[in-house]
Amino acid sequence: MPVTDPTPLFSVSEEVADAMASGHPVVALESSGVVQGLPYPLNLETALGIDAAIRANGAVPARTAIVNGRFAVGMSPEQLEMFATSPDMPKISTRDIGPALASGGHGGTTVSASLVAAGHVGIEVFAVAGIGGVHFGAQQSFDVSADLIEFTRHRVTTVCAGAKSLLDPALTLEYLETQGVPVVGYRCDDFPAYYCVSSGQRNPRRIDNLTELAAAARLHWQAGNRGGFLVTHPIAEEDSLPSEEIYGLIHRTQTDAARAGISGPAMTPHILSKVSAATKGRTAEANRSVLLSTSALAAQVAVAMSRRPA
Ligand code: PSU
Ligand code: MN
Repeated sequence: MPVTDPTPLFSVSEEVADAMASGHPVVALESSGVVQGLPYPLNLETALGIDAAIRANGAVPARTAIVNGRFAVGMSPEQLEMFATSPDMPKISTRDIGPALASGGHGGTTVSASLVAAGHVGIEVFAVAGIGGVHFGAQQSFDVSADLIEFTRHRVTTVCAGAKSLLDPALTLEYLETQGVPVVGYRCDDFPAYYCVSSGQRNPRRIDNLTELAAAARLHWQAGNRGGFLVTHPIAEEDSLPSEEIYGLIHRTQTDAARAGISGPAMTPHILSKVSAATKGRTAEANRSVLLSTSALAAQVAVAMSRRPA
């Protein structure tokens, strides 16, 4: 076998490549949420809903994944269906990329791995409902998501509804501050928490119009910064879940999980599925709502960023 495989590592779909070549807005997406997130067929329906929301708001979706040992940017409907029906497919974070590509297999990319792909091919906007962050108890466990490290490495604006509700919002914001990653609330004061409108923390800044938001990201980079830019916007109030209930449930679940020896990449999917079971599907509805609203806003941000300043 040759030492360097001649097959290109990145397989950018025709639609995404055409959009990028013509300056049309593109929004990158993860695929771990499809594999490790919701059950089939809800995961597939939601992924298709996300794509539709992005298109309806004027951008092209570019879901990333590892498929047959290549980094796909823009998945085909067949690939998406395969991922949605393969819950045992591995979760690929930054550290897993090289080994997963070398294995020739498949994998669902987390935020961290998706940002590596978006940064590599030059997609400037990424959408995810809840970023990874600093876990509760990280002072002991050291459990800090690789998502945060990748926010320091790529010129990508991530649009999200804050950090996943199972994360410590104050420590997550501390980390982002230390690393110089801007966190800007779009039309909101509070740093959201995925299922919940507020995490109890405030966004360090707030901007109320898309033109200024796009300019803020551009100028962050023009000033010489190399890392990402975070935009937060919460789930719709009517679809949100009460934060006392969710945080109580998460703390109990996490204590049980730690006692049972669950750690590492298994922690996030474990807690999310336990919370989902305990809330009898209310989290699934909240999930859907926040995934769609975040994707729609990400497309609007991508459109604003694709307009050159006057
Ligand atoms: N959704 C899930 N389970 C997951 C993820 C999403 O239901 O595991 C992925 C996301 O892609 C996110 C990552 O980037 O988990 C964060 O995991 P960790 O805390 O292990 O870094
Ligand atoms: Mn972790």
